[in-house]
Amino acid sequence: MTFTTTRRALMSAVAAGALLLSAGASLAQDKITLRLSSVNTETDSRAIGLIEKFGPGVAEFANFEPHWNGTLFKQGTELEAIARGNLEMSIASAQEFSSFFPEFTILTAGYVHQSAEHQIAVFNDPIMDPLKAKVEAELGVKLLTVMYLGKRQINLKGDKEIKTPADMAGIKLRMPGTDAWQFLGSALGASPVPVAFPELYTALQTGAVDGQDNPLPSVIDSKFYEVTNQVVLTSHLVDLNYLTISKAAWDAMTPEQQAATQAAADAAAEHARQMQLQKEADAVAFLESQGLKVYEPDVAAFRDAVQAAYLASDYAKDWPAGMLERINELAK
Ligand code: KDO
Repeated sequence: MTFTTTRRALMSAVAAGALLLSAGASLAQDKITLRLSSVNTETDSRAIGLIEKFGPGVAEFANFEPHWNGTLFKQGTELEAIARGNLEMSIASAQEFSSFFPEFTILTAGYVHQSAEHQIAVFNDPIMDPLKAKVEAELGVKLLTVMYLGKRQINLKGDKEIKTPADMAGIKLRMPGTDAWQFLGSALGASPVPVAFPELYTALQTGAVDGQDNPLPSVIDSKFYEVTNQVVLTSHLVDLNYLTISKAAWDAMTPEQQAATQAAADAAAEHARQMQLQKEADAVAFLESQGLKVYEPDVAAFRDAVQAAYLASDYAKDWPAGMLERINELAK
């Protein structure tokens, strides 16, 4: 991917957008419109957290307008939409950021994040400051807070028992389209196939793919259990998203509005996190009640294979010195 052209073009768009918006905001006394685009459903924990906590938290000065199921922007195009001033918020992945900033792949690597608490510790650690600053300066996007998506598990059609990555050979495993996601699919031993989240149910139903990976609450919320037969508890990525906001929209706010926006974002993320953790705790029993088999694979074999793949990859060359050590320290 030619970063220079994309980033340079985006940076000039960001500068123009910022000028326009700040002028507009200083003149208009109307409420700020905060459109959010995401591919998750409206019943997903993150949507509920944002609807119940973020919207009301900013209602005095902003109209929060969430667009779920990718109805406003397609998966993976949200950050560019924000950079170009066509969108104000998204629920972004580290993988999507890594398309613009390769150093973000350290936050996408399998078996690095250990828990929801670990995600919060890493997000708030000074080690993240240079990455956050770069995203603000070059993409015009501010990372507001980290949201817990859950432990990604392998979810397959058919009854082949999966114990190690060798058993994944030849399996067409749907992964999100971004390169860093495709790499994770390969590291798991599968043949990764890019499919956008809103099209995933149909891809499973038609057999276009043999399976997918997501946290169990997503398998339930998007009804993937209706078109699959088993889950394999690899827990290969304790996954997260970043709630993002346009830097231009943020800069047009008063300090009080910024403080209220930050507090509302953190409250939404925490509300969603507790819901998602509870859904995760209840998920295996529900999936078994729907007839799915739930297997415990050789997790050590998956962890060793995935970690070796990342450390041997070109991705690791982009990781800031000392960052992996610091992330591991924060897990203790
Ligand atoms: C997915 O497409 O599998 C994924 O889990 C990737 C995440 O980063 C995030 O985009 C998520 O989909 C959506 O929010 C839907 O849950």
